[in-house]
Amino acid sequence: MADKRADVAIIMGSQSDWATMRHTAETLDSLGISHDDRIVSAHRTPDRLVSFAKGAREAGFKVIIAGAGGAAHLPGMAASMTALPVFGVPVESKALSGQDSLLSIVQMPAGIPVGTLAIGRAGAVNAALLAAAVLSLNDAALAKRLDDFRKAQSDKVALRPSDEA
Ligand code: RP5
Repeated sequence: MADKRADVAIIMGSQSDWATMRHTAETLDSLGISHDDRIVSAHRTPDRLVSFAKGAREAGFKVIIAGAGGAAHLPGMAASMTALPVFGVPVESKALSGQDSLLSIVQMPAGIPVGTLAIGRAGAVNAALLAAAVLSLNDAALAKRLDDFRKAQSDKVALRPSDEA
């Protein structure tokens, strides 16, 4: 769901990150949360990053989810230019399996926070669920949808393991 006044901005460093970040988009869609998805590279399109991050609040975004791989400075740089909540998703890189992405996102110096998620799909999904939790603080209908999501997830877990699964 793309929207001019979307609640969540999903930014990523490259087209190649979309295979991971689409899981964020799909999870937000499943909860009825509007999002705007963009390629914003900290090193290939630095001007785009500055313009996006400095204008994010005025554009109506409430949460930013930033996915990047390798020397992944996108989430931290975005967080340096806006006080909106920023969640970072370390994309699994080819060279170092995302360890590089994780370490370059997670260890922010005190003062500029980035909420860092797990590497890859798990982090992408959980970034959306964290964004939902933040937005649900002021949205009772969304809080209910989030509760329903978690209940449905619990209901899917069998009591006993099966040889067929
Ligand atoms: C980072 O470099 C991107 O976030 C991506 O994960 C990684 C590789 O980018 P490409 O070379 O595939 O464009 O900027």
